[in-house]
Amino acid sequence: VRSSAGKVTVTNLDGLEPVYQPIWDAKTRELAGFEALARWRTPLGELIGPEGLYEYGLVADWTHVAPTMLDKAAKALARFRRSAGDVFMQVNLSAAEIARATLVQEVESIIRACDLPRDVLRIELTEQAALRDVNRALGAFAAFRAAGAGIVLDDFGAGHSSLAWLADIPADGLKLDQRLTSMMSRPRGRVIIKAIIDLAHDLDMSVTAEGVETHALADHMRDVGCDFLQGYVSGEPVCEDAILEFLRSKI
Ligand code: G
Ligand code: G
Ligand code: MN
Ligand code: NA
Repeated sequence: VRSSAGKVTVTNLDGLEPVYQPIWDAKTRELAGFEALARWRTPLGELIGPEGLYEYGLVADWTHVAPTMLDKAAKALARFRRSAGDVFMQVNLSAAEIARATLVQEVESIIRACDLPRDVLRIELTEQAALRDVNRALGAFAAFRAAGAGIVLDDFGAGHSSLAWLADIPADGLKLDQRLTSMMSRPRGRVIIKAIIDLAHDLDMSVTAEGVETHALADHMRDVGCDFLQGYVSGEPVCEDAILEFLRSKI
């Protein structure tokens, strides 16, 4: 551990235990993939996320965490695919990660070691992180794709979304931020969401709605053409064993 901005930065990876949240096909309601989210096992056995860490006066050092998250998530994906078929795994990367030159090679060797086909391991990058240095982000996107990883723009519509910027990015998909998703209950919000989905499709990007908490919202999202759904309505993030148990119960 080391000190930064009054918080102690967590660099210990022993307790790192990713959880996986299912992502569903909006039309068929079949399992389509997962998002991996970092959790730490405390000495008391509790599993805490980034916000939980913060309450203990800790912050995650994502640069330190990312290679292990990618490795664990890719291995879990290989196991999930044995019973779930052609599902994908999305892993979050911070802006600092994107700046690290060796990451692309790490991603490439993880994909090879796990014998994964192209585009099933996907990087989630927040729009804000990407916008911080557009040229660097564009270079990183191209390198990740060449390495066989997909790119998904996370938290779309949450920050300073630049529609013009979408013209340049070769992302495979975008995730509607929960704040945007929740606008579906208002007529004007629905118009905006539908327009974004149509735009994304015209740019060959798939759309995932995040924070889907009700069946009504899931139906409305499907009706405006949304491809994937993620949220508490159909599954919270859970540990690998719980996913494997769920997959076994389906056979
Ligand atoms: O599930 P949750 O409350 O943990 O996630 C909180 C925030 O932390 C989200 O914005 C999520 O994207 C981020 N996060 C979770 N896991 C990771 C990770 O492995 N890397 C990065 N960079 N961010 C993560
Ligand atoms: O920022 P990012 O989209 O990577 O992080 C996803 C975050 O959203 C995680 O903290 C995850 O635990 C949380 N999350 C997932 N599904 C839901 C949901 O249906 N409602 C809410 N409020 N949060 C959700
Ligand atoms: Mn995410
Ligand atoms: Na998000």
